[in-house]
Amino acid sequence: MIPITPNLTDWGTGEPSGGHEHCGDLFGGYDYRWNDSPCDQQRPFICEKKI
Ligand SMILES: [Ca+2]
Repeated sequence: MIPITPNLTDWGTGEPSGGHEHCGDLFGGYDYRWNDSPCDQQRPFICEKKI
């Protein structure tokens, strides 16, 4: 999960839903658009590395 920043775009329909959801993930149910989720949930992740 990543902290949500104001510059995120391309949210899923009805997202961000707010409340206790302060981190973001790319949700398959929204065609991999952004979804906010609780920060204590674990998700697969990728990293960027300069080569
Ligand atoms: Ca949400």
